[in-house]
Amino acid sequence: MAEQVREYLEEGLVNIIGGCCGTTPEHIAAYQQLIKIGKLRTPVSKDADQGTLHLSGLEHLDIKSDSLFVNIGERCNVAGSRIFLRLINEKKYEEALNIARKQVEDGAQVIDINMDDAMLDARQEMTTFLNYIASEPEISKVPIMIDSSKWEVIEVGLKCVQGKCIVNSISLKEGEEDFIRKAKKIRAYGAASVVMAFDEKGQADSFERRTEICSRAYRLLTEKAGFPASDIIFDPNVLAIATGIEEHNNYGIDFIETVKWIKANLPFARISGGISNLSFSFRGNDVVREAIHSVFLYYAIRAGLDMGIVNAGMLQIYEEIPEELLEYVEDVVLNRRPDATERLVDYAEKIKMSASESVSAAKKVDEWRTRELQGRLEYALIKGISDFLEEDLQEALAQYDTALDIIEKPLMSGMNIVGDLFGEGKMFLPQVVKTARTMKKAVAILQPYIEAEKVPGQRSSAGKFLIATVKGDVHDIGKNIVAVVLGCNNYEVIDLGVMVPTEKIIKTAIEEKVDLLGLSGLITPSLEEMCVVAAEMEKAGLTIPLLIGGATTSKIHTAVKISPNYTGPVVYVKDASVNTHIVSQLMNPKTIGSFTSEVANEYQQLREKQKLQASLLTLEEARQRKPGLF
Ligand code: THG
Repeated sequence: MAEQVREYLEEGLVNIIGGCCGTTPEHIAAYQQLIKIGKLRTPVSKDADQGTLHLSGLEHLDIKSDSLFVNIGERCNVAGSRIFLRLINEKKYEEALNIARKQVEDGAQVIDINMDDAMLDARQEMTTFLNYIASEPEISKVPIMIDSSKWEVIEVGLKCVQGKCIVNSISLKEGEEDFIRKAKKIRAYGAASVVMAFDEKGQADSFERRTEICSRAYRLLTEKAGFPASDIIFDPNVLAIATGIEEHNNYGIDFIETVKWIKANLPFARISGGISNLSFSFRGNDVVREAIHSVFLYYAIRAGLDMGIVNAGMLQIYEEIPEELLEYVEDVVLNRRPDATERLVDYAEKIKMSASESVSAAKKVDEWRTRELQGRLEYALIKGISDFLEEDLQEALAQYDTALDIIEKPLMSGMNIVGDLFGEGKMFLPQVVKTARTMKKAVAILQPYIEAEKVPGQRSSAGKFLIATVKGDVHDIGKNIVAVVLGCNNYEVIDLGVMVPTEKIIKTAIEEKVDLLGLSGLITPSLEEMCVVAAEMEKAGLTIPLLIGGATTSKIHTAVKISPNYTGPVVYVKDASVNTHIVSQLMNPKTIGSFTSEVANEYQQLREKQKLQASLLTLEEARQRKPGLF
């Protein structure tokens, strides 16, 4: 044994020598001779090491300033993968582990784990899954990124992982005190942390806001929380581009500029981002999504991006993107021309079609003009073509009883088709927004006729809609899209912004006498907040419909957890494309009754089903109740 230790000593690897069960005082005595070699290990000096981010699973991972880009696997996320969610829901952990293993095989150097789903016990699932991972060396060799918007979930995760993991994430959204407290806790657990560019005002979406928040967080962490700069990983918010909304066009560039700024101004801090967020508008078209990711990474990595949460098995090589696609995608990512989104959407449609279909598509250009009026109006809406609206609507005015009828019948039917196509993945978000703009033009053409038909005292908007992102949540891109689409459909929209306290929502709803209230949220704690708002609406005696939307919301959660708090109608809205249809049914005295009772029935059934599942006995209990035959 002493001979073996001698080798370590000669290589200068040893600080302390000791024994274990089986070593006797004689063994230890034999070491005495070796000490004379005298080559004690000198730890790397703090200065030389300063820039390095040390992480570890079973194996260590050092990220130095000149390291290559680090892939963080995104697939073990119940909010980001339908398959993973299903496996966790069905408690098929072995299969869920396969997803983790596949990512490591595909090159993920860190894996992100996220169990934030309203219908799951996220703390329990995080613990269970991390423990499973620990016993799989092929997976646990890489460091873990514990991803949750709930601090309690992060903390149980920190208690499970060995090695040095990454917390995803903390931010200044709840103020400095809370931020420093959490940072100190993370230090105590020995982890590094992602810091999102959020503050008390919300999510940073411009270069100025991003850099302002990151530098403030950097100062607080290094000066007040004792956090080494190299353990800070900034996430300056990768937000969806090509949504059809102009303000979003520069999001990619602003992120890249922020990366450069952080590299130049906040020494040793690392930078990461959720890359797949960028291409949300092209859900359903993986060819385009992958190209967007590769182009973005190509520029962001050159600007200094150190790591990114990605789909490790689905990264396309920049050089291999077909030339034409590359040009369209770069136009969008780098915001090189105002019509970039539109051109990419057209191209995306083209690559989905086979060659023969595209010939017939060319013929279709004129064919649709020969259709019946209703067919023409629908087509114009679906394609977002406003060139013929004037003449078609004049024709419609002669055919329909009132101008309002034209909105409610052919135009709304076009909007419904849009909703269906979007739901089936056949249309993309920018097209939905374009459709809404065409609707806006149609409404504007019809407006003077609606005014003229108006009974005195009747108002000119289709209804008053109050919309807000609930307390604790800074995300508002989906909410803003819904507001734009409703505005285009002649609704008066009052937008209270993000992180809106319940009291303010209720007070505004009452004071402004709104017809409908829409709540939005992206993170799971928002779901609990929505239950609170519903209960407060009940207390305040409100009866207006409550609409629920946002990434983590779901029909089952709305039915089981939110709806029981409020006697008025509560409706889950899957996305912006179906919202208008739902709202128009709720605003029409002829349809509101049947629509709300249909929804109420459906939700009642969901609740009963859920109750039945919850009342099933565990295997243990069932065994205890076995008949006493044996
Ligand atoms: N920053 C930080 N953490 C993050 C994000 C971020 N964590 C979550 C998310 N954003 C990054 N992870 C994902 C995971 C999946 C997808 C996007 C981001 C995704 N999923 C497909 C979709 O929704 O279309 C999944 C389809 C399926 O398989 O079901 O795009 O920004 N710090």
